[in-house]
Amino acid sequence: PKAIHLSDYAPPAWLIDTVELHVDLREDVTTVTSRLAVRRNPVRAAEGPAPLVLDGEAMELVSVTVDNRLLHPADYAVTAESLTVPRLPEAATVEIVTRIKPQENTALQGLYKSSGNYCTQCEAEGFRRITYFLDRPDVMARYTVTIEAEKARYPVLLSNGNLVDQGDRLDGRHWARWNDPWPKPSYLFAMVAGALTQVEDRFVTRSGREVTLRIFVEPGNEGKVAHAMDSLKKSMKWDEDAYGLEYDLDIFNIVAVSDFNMGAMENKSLNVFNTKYVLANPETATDTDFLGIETVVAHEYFHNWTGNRVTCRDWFQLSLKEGLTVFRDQQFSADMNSAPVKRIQDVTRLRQVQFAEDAGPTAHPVRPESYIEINNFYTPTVYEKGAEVLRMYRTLLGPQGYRKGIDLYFQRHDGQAVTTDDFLAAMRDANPDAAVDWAQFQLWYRQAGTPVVEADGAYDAASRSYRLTLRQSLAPTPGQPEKAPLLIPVALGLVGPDGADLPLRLEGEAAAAGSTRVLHLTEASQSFTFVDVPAAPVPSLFRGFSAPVRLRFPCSDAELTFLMAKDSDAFNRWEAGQTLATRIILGMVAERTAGRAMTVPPAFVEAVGATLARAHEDRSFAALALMLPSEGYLGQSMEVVDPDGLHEARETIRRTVGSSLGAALRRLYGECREDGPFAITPEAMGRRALKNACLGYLMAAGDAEAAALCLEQYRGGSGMTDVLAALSLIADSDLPEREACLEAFATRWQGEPLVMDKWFTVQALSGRPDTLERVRRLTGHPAFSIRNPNKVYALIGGFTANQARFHAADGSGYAFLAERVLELDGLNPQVASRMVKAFARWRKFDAGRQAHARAQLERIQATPGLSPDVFEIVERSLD
Ligand code: HT7
Ligand code: ZN
Repeated sequence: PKAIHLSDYAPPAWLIDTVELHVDLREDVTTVTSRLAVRRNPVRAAEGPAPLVLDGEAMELVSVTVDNRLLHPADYAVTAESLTVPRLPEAATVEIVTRIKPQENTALQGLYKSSGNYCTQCEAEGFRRITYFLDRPDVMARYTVTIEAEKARYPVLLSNGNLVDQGDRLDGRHWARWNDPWPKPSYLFAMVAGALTQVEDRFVTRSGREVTLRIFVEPGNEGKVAHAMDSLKKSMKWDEDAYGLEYDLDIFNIVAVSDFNMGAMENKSLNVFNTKYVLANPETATDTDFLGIETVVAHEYFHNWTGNRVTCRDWFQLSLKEGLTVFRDQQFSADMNSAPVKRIQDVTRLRQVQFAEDAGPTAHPVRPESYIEINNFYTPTVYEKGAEVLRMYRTLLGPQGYRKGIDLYFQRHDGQAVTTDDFLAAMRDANPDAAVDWAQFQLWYRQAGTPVVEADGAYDAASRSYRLTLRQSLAPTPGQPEKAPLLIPVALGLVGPDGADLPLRLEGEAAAAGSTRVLHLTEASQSFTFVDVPAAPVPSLFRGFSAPVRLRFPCSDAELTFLMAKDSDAFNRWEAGQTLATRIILGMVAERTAGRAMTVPPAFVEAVGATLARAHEDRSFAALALMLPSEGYLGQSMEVVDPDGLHEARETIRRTVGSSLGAALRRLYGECREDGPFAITPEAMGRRALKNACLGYLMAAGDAEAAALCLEQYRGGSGMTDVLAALSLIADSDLPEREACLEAFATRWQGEPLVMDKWFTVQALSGRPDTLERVRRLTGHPAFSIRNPNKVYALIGGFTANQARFHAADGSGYAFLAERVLELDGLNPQVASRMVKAFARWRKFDAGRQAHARAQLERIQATPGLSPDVFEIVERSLD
């Protein structure tokens, strides 16, 4: 497979103004007739006549007609990936007839069937599997789409825009015609045909447009869409209030499908969603699911402006829409719930997955320079690190400066396909007085890797000054041996001995500026001297996680405990606890390696006790503060990852805390239980999260009382959050009731695929030694299907997240994954490629594990007919 380079970008030689699609859906074959109004792109006029080269794959070409003249096959050329029409006038109408078989499409890209219904997924390059087209985001056209199908089987026929006509045929078939008035790239095309029920609501925009909102689901699921609908209405209102952006059509449709490679897709006015992000009620969905739905519904809705109205020039610019839209959905969820809690959750995910990516062989910049398969670049770096870049714009410019930049961006680029450089230019030009080195800021898009910032502070009592020295470094990443210093916004405060923030006046300044301020770290090493500092402070650095960096600051355990209790910044209170826990766990692993017994410092147990004592102040926050850093994240800090040591150390802490603080944990558990009628409010979710955090520690201690509590919660739990929390602990335990509980759960929920996904994951994540054996067995369970991405992510993805079991020293976990990847690759390369990424960090492990992982990667590499998706990841991993 060939790599595509950003540096090779050229505007398209041809443009397409309108598309008239006719899709005739039949059980044996689907016929697509596409009428394109094409014209030469004036910006390429100087180059003279160029052939029309259309993208197309996995279909049969029936005919090509130009301006109503049927072409002879000798008049055009077809390859496995393209259709070339060499001689055309300046403008022409090209009609192409193709045949496809959606019923055989297991890759779930293009037109495919899910539970008997037809649906599409065109981002990034799926439209070329429906018809020949200039399948690139900088070709924007107006679409009119006619869908024809058997009425009894497919009563609902949907596409983008407005329904303009429909009718019945005499033979039991019917048709519907949709017109989308907004020009759009082909990746935003969508159509659906199926037997679906709808739930309808309405939203009136601030300018008075009444929008009909519909959510389509398989019959029987209509009772599970209320939360998604509510989230949609909240998103529409929030985007008007926070960004001044209003919806631009009279209809907004969402269709939920159970076979979907990702979370959802923002097709213009016809979003297609994975059922996971639509269907929920308290019996079947956890609080995490409810929050996920709120976020994903908002994310796809927000794309209507950031992605659809202003789109990407090419796929290297993917973060233009994804980073910005993730940042917007993070802001929205923070406003709907608790801002610090949301920030902690987002940073936890960023560190867990994006920092890991940045430190491995698939590291790439937010704006990548080359790719083999674009589907491999829907990554945490493009999405989550991209969102951090947006957050930094806002941190540097302030909320008003950021908003000015956003307004200018839409003023300049509405209706265009643009680049991250255009976005940066809008931010810069809207803020001419901002002291920001934009050329340096741009490096966040261009340089891969997570910067390390080392901090050092010294207080001088005589001059009442505090000198903070910051040093930044960025390790080489694949293809980028040399790095330049970045512009890093450092939001900081100085915490005085009583816990109050001290005034922040830098040497040379006339007056102090607030209790948190943003320093610009621009050099490799830079010092900042604060004056009028009355006493030795403890610095609180990177408040709110103001930049995606790893901080190294040699403060004492006592200072961390102090910040845990006193820092006015909630994120840094949490962060101090995480830093302390990380330090202790890594210390325990070192003890174990040296052959000594692992002991938990009493001061740590005391600090956890203090967290419990304050827990009632903010229960959601307390639940997060009680959470130990994950084994995956902890492994990132080790020269050679020791998955067994980490697992044991972490479990030892959990056990010690559980037994030392048993009384306090039980008391808190009891208090949180008294939570009145079931509600999905931040307060109620906080109670449940805290209660389940307590239960986790109590179960780790392994006493009979805890087991009884856990079983009682499992059996009598009102709501999936509590039931699943209890079941996870049971699945991880040696309780004699374990098998019966798991079986009862499967029997109860066998008719609910999304709940069965949880059942698979709970077992895949179990720390028990027989987990792999069980996971193997579960691949043959009737509820499991390797063709369904949710099942694969639940069971196989769940297993690869199980650090101790996936990285078993005998290589058995690796061998299992390789088998599954090869099995998947023939069916769904995109999902196979997401799974194979679990190998990426193999060089971080010991020699024995490395040998096992390498052998499996080489086995995959040597397999004939590998997809470009898997090929690219394996190549990079072995490089
Ligand atoms: N923009 C959407 C991306 C997406 C996708 C990409 C490749 C293959 C399948 C896909 N499904 C959805 C999702 C989003 O970021 O909103
Ligand atoms: Zn998105």
